[in-house]
Amino acid sequence: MPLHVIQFPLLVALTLAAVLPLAIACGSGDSSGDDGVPTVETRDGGGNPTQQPSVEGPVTAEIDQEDLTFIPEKVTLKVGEVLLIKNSETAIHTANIDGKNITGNMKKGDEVRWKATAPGEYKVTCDYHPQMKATITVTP
Ligand SMILES: [Cu+2]
Repeated sequence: MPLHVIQFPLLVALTLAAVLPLAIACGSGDSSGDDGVPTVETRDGGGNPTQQPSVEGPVTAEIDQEDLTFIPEKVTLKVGEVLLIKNSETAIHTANIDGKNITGNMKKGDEVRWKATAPGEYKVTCDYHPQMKATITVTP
């Protein structure tokens, strides 16, 4: 058997061995920052965090879900600051940031805190109402 035929599978195996742990580390999908502190916090209708520890940092912007709309449709905050998303109506909503549902189903009175960790522009959508759109701008 020519040498290169033997080497090829070995090369593939070595490449996979090198790449897989990275893919697993990047794809864990948790909502924690690098320091292990959560970057998303959900609250029940009574305003109590449904997880511990909770998101830390000042709430500097707010998006309300009302009249099947995100109000306001544009918010700006700095890295390290926290966005409060709340549902003020009986319709069930979600808040998806760049397509990732971070809230689950939000009932009236539910709140979610989202910590800005990286500069950029983030699109906010709702699973149930395609017309609901907002933009979060995070500055350094
Ligand atoms: Cu909605």
